[in-house]
Amino acid sequence: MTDVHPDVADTADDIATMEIRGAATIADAAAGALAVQARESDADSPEAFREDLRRAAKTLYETRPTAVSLPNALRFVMADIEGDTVRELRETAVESAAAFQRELDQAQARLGEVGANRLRDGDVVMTHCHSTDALSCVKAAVDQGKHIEAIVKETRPRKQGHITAEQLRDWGVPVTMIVDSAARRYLDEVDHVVVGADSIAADGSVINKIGTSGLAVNARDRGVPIMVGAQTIKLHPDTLTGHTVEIEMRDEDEVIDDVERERIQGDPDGFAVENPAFDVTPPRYVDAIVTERGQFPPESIVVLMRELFGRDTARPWEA
Ligand code: RUB
Repeated sequence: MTDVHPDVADTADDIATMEIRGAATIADAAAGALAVQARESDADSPEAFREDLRRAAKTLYETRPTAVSLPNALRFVMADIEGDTVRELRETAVESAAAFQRELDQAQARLGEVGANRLRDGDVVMTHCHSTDALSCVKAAVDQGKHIEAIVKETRPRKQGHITAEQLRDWGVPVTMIVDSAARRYLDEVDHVVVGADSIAADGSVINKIGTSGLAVNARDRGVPIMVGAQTIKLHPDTLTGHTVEIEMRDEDEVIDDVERERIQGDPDGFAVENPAFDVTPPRYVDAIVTERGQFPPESIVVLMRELFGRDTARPWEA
């Protein structure tokens, strides 16, 4: 048995350590890595080639559990690999990965147009974490000539809000950065909360960066609509058959460093740190899920999920 291609191992490592992060970006990178494995595989039989790709897919799959775009990307790319020879398999694999990556880009642009229609000239949005899907809605609104301002939540522990702030600033959107716990205070100045999704469950629950659900509850209390920008690659087909979405628990080092731990933890047994990366926002707190297929009330997303995924939850990374 050969190892996966070094680029696949590097991509898997980058996803695990969050050098590559955000659901759509992870999906794009996974498809790209499969293409490299396909191009560079020295398999001398169709069976060996398929086994090479399966192992690459498994390596990628095992990096982060919550972003369903990752297994969905692997499913989409591997479903279109066909042929009786290594050459045919290789060509269809490379083309399938490229087609998937093209569709990912187009879907984001399309959902941005839909989300932008919800935003009016002069609106203030509040963001959480860094979501390319959510930001595509703001970008499209700016491109339509609307003046949009943003209140950007820092998003502890990894502060992905800083990426959002920089991106928005580069697009000419005036940004005010706040710490997470200041969100409620600023909601009175906000017209829309705009967030992304790592996964969307069949009941319309939105799984996104930890803190999204608290923000949504506060926004509902203040009467501020909550829009979720999410390509259909974020729909979690396993939830059609009763499975729940696994929430990733990350290392406590992201919350507390060694020096701090040393200082505070006189009694290590009496001091625990937990670091869940995502949480679940129930559908009743979400006004609209904006996809490349239009906008949906969260409770109706199951219809789209059935149409796109049926009951097909193939796991091509398994032996
Ligand atoms: C990122 C996050 C993003 C979603 C959607 O978490 O929660 O909101 O992944 O992102 P992390 P996108 O930083 O832990 O990956 O819209 O870009 O797919």
